[in-house]
Amino acid sequence: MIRKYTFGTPLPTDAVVLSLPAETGPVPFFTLSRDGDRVVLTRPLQPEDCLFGLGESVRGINKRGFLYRSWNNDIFNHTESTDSLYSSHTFLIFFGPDTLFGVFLDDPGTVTWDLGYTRSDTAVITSENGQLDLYILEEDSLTELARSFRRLTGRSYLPPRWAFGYIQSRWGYASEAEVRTVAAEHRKRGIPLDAVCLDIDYMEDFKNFTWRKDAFPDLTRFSADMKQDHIRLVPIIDAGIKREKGYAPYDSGKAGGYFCKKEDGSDFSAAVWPGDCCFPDFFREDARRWFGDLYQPLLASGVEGFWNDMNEPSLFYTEDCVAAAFRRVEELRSGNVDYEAMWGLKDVFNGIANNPEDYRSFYHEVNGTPVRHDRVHNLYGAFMTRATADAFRRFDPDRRFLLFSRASFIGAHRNGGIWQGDNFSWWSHLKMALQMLPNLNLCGFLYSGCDLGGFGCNVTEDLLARFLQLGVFTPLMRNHSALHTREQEIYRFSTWESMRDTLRVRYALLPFLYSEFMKAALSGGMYFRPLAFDYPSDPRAVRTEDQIMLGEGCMIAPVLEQNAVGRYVYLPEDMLMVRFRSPEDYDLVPLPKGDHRIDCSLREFPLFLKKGHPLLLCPGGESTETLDDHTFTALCLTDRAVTYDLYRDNGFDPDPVLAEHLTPVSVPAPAAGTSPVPGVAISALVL
Ligand code: MIG
Repeated sequence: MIRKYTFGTPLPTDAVVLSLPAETGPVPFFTLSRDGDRVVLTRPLQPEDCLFGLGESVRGINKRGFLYRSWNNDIFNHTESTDSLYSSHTFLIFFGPDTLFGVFLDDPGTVTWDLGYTRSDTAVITSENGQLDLYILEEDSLTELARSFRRLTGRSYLPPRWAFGYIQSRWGYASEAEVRTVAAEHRKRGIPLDAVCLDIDYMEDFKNFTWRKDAFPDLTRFSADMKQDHIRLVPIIDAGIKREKGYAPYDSGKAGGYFCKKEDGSDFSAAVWPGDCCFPDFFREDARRWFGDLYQPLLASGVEGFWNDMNEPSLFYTEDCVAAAFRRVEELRSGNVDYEAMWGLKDVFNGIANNPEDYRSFYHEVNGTPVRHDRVHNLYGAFMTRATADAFRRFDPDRRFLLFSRASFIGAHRNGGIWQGDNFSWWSHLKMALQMLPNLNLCGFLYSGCDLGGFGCNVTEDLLARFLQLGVFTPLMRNHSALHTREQEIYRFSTWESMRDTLRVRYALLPFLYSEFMKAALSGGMYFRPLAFDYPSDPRAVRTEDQIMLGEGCMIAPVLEQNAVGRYVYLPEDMLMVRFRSPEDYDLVPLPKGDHRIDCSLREFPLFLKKGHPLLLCPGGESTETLDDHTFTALCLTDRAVTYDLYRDNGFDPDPVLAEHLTPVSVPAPAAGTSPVPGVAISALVL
């Protein structure tokens, strides 16, 4: 059951696809109060209550005990103290012995979530705008709550099948030759690869929709050559358009009046990578269409995927902010400077980027009326994604394209995936990525993953290996790193062969993982889940913070610490451990419910299977296009025959009907005395 409550006159956010009448009675579960414009929802928390949701945010799977703020923020150096990341996902489930409901604030402005921070026994959710649709969801289980939220907000984005392949990326690939070398180094060593990202280096002066003719002379030919080798190019597009007469996207944007305006009606501008930029007003339909059409030449040259960046929007500086900072310098120059003044000055300069004042200084046009940016800030990236996805649909309605964005809001999950932002090459960020994934799924973002190896800082070889072992299971599997950091391609490292084998496991599992993903996406389910969803009455499972469920019957528990050669794993039921070294080399160990110490040397990683749920391994391959998805080895802990419905399609059908793509796979019962592992069916299948 979903109930809607409307406060003030909310602006359209495109977050919801179900239109419901607003209730008139009191909001259940919360005490409602007003504080100026603010709408404040307060609820006591019982000691056992757990909170799931908030998608992209720091800290645990259970969000209890911290203060979060929904405000899309380009925050390169985030830590566990960071209250806002790049995306805002304003859905939260309250779950406890006597508690089960979800709350969604369809509010694109600042929302704060004091989840037992100020008082450990109280949750306080505050909408700063006070103009919003509030939804209260009630179902009988966590799983049903997640489904109900998806019914409300619509089907998750479906990437093409090739997007489940390994993607190599790095800020700094500066020429076609360099990208070809990276691809060749993978192919030469049998390291699987499906795509290479092009970062801002491919552009002329970082201008969107241009490319450097000296370094990338012929994109059509380049992309065609790479596709011959089953590798796709995935260029980046940023939100800002360089303000420069004679640059076609600026000229056409200016002519159409498509840029965000200041109060006096002039175009708002701020510096980002290309220098002074204007910002498309993605809130306008005509501006979205104009911007989306700018992708067409790149699509026409054979590109089938993009990543949208800097769309919080990130602002390096505005002239106003810089002028104010220099004024402060001048003030100090004439007087005595003490430490407080000096530190204050540092803060002034550090506060120039993404300054709140700047976000209050420009406007969007919503149904002909100007709306100040900060009131709808969290929608900017979502509406950029919408513009891009709509353009793909116009360009070729019969195909799925790859699209992932940095900033997003609920609703954007229908149009694209997201990556988990600029992480660092830190062990703590490996754990953070794992903990974020189930909450992203809960909010609809199934196609996602982190920068494997870490974006900032210098990776270590063992950290990359462990990141890749998580990446085997994330729908978006991309190795990405920042300019000037240590080179992070697998082949740079002495143990590249075992990392290659990790990737080969991904490709052997790919038809199965794709099947699990598509079944979840098409049925409104979750690909990754907190353990609580499967074992709601097992307090140990409910409180597990470093293991997550995958698909119908799997659980993952990656090693998350440096120099650890194993870890403790809690099994909420009897399970089969598959400990991989390669697709051909793995251990099968049936384990009883309970606590286990699992040994995992640097090249080993486990997957756990529930009883009666088979795992399908294909022979693998170096690209998704050359995979054999007809020949499988099925592994299953069972004492009887079981059936699995394998989802297969052509990999690009935009609107597949689930039932039409399922092949029932029968796994026979383990023949007594013949299986090398008692109780485990191991069967060769040709489908
Ligand atoms: O200000 O395009 O998150 O993935 O490599 C940095 C350069 C801009 C931020 C993205 C990152 C990308 C980088 N970008």
